[in-house]
Amino acid sequence: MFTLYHGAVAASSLKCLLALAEKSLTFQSRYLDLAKFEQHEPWFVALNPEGQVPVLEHDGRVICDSSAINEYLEDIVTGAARLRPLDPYQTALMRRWNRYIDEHVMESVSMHGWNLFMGQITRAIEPDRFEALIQRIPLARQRAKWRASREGFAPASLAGALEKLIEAGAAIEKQLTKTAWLAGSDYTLADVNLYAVAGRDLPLLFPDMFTQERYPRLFEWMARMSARPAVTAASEVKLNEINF
Ligand SMILES: N[C@@H](CCC(=O)N[C@@H](CS)C(=O)NCC(=O)O)C(=O)O
Repeated sequence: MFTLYHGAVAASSLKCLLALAEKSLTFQSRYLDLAKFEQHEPWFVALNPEGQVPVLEHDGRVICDSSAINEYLEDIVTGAARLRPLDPYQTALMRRWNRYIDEHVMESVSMHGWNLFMGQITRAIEPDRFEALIQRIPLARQRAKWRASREGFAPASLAGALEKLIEAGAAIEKQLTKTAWLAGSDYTLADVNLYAVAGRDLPLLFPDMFTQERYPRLFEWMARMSARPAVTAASEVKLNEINF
């Protein structure tokens, strides 16, 4: 039995929801409202000491971190749709893209997303209560990020993140002019990762910058991703229910 603890159908949570959907796996959905800081409640920190979603529970064992979860699913669920190439070289390329997306793209997209949307939520919280909520957050970098969402991110940090995204956009566009999917000729976990953390969000966050004219291959890849039944299924996941 699989249980996925996840936030809204976006970013790291969507990444695992997509992998589950591609493999048509039935799972228990446990939704946590990140804006209510449910991920820092003691019962959840006991599952993931970092106080972050997603977390997968499988037959009583717990796996944290979306990339580790998706590779785990790949290892244990055989016979379902493969999302990791059989060829070790292609797999290495897939892992390199995953690492790049996890370490560079995800955080930069997230900072701009939080800057636009989280501030409204955190500024509405009364100061003493906000401070008490911050004190429960296990990771120093997340404490700083939640504070920044309320006080405003430093313009230099936002500019640095945007620079990384422009660099990433160029690298992705270049790759997609050479291969149909991010890691080569196969649809892989790297495509799942990119779609979940940036594919939809870049054009939404920066409509003047990430345009179809500038990134034709990225947009064409997006259209192919959006047409996948698993993408529709994952996007329509019903919170706190058994899915798929
Ligand atoms: N490395 C982690 C990062 C997970 C992560 O950034 N989770 C975010 C949501 S996308 C989260 O839980 N944020 C709320 C918080 O840290 O308070 C993974 O990929 O699983």
